Amino acid sequence: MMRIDIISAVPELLKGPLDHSIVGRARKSRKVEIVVHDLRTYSTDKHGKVDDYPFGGGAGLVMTTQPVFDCIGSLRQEREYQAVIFPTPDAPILDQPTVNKLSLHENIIILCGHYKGIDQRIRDELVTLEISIGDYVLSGGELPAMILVDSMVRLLPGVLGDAESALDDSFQDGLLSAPVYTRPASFRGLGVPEILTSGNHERIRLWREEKALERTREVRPDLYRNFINKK
Ligand code: 6GU
Repeated sequence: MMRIDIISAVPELLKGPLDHSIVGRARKSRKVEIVVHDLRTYSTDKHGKVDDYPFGGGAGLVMTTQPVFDCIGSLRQEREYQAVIFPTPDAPILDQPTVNKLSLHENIIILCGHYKGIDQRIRDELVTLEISIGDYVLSGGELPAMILVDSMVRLLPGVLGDAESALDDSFQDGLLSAPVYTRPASFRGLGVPEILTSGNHERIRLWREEKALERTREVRPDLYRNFINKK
């Protein structure tokens, strides 16, 4: 079973997303083990301090070395980790191929930092992979960590049913999804594309392929070009 250790100074932020829906169910049915560690409990400071003023001045506090080195050190005594991941806006943007690879690991650590950053020595000595979730700024790494966890956990064996199979996802083939509809077939005068109710599975497959290409070309020309060039 995959094990994910998440280190955070604000562990309350992680509760909801880990306890419900797909990730919550995956944990309950033991498809994944997720353990949250409160960084403050590793601080040797009497007030549980985990950050300090930056050398050289500037706004904001920087996460200090001691609690993080001690926390990761004690985890490493228990098992081997294939990755120590640090979500941060100054990193390559997370994509599906990276998620696919990470989901194959046995044990990983995710270290959540503050927006103003963590002491560079932590990144140099402990972190093995840095990821951003997009070009905008968040106040901490906790929400990005939840996004990373969700994206990995849904790929683990037995987590999604056949009906929701991850192989069908938008992005697994580098394209966005075709539009979907459900009952009723007519709602306030709005119908659904006739082909979807035709029962002709080959024509439906071709229609979805065409719509996926169309949609990708319109809203994500970068993905579209990539897809066409790779074919
Ligand atoms: Cl991973 N962290 C923070 N704080 N902000 C972000 C981000 C990560 N990705 C995009 N913005």
